[in-house]
Amino acid sequence: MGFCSLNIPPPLPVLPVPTASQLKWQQREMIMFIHFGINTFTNSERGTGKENPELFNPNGLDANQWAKVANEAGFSLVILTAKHHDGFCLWPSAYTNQSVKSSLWKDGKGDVVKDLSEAVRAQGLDLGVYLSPWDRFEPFYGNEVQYNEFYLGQLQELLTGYGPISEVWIDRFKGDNTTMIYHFSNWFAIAKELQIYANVFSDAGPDIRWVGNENGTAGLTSWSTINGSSYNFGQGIKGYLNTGDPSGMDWKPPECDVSIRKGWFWHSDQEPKSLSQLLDIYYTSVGRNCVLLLNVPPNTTGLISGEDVERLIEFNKATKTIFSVDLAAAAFVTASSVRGIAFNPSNVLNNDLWAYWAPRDVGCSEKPHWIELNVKEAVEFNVVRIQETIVLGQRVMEYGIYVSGVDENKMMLVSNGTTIGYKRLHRLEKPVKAIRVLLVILKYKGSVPIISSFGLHFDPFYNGFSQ
Ligand code: FUL
Repeated sequence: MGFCSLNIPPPLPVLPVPTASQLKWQQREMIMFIHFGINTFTNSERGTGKENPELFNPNGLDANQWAKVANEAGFSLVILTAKHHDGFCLWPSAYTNQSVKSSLWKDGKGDVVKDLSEAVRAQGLDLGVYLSPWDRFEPFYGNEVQYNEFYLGQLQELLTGYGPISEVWIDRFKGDNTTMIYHFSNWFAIAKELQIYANVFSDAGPDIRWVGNENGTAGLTSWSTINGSSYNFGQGIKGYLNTGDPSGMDWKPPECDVSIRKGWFWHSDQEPKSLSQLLDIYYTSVGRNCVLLLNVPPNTTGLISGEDVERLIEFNKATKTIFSVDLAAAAFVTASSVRGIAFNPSNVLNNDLWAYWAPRDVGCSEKPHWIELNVKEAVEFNVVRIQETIVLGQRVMEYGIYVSGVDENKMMLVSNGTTIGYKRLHRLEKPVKAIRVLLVILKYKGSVPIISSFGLHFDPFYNGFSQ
């Protein structure tokens, strides 16, 4: 009786790990936010709740245009402000008259949420909703039980009437002179009950956390984990949310919400950010283990303005130019050690999160672990991309990137970092020409670090000075 050699199984995970929905969310990398509502027609960023609903009249509204633009610009999920702080609802809620049904648009018979839900589906995209807890119109606001019931009623309408919802976006804002207490736990529980695959965003989750600012910048150290239970708003929490917590017990990865323009809503005197500003944001969000939630506000006609469309297409083209070519694709890859044949170093050249390099676990003696790309003929690059296999938890805490040129034996440090996470992009000050590129992992959680991808790119849009 012959016997064949058996596979070595994967290493144990380092808990916590993402849920399937969180993993899907992370791999989206970019989500489109749409701020649209009564503010669009009053030229305001924060309505008072005293607005006449008849002012809402986007006579050229075409949700298909929004969805097409989202698709062409590389977004797979679109999140709409179903209700902002002013209380005006973009769907005909049965709990208030401050909505599209009291507007002139489509004689009060329109429903923006419905239009968008159909439009995104036609494009093969997903839908998310933002339902502002702060409601400056609703007379019950301030009455704890009645308002929480009202909010839940509205949440239920949105989560039962429009098909699958992939993200529920809830902030914590409230008026200055109010003792209003939001029943977040009730809202989160009902949201999950109605939409089991949805990720719920709020400052500290339950599924996705805020990154702590609205300029698209995650921490240089960026953990997907925090301790949700020790969350206490107002105690330096923004810094905590920005970097996360290496000893966090909860997987609550950060999302970077930022607008393509200065404001969240459309204003005739504002223009979209430049391509280089958007690329900077891309590197400081997607490139730091975050998802970028980029807001693109439709105008008073109800369309995304031409200049925003152009900028988005330009942005998408630019990221494709940079990242569709991996200069290390044909590299010979070596490593300090290999756990077994299934965990070969060359696995870092494909994009499968489950195909990765893992070193042997032999206690402390083999630390640090390293992995090296050898490209045979020198390549010129100014971006290094590293990705961890987050399906088995986030581990890396400290590392360095070294290169060596054609006839050199010496390795030169070109960048270093703390966390990697799903994706870490290093922009180098100047393009580097190298044959060998070495990643040395100095500190990590768990028995071994695990790398799923290691690539080299050239960014022709970067001159080294934009940040
Ligand atoms: C915040 C709001 O106060 C802003 O108006 C905007 O909607 C931003 C995305 O969230 O909480």
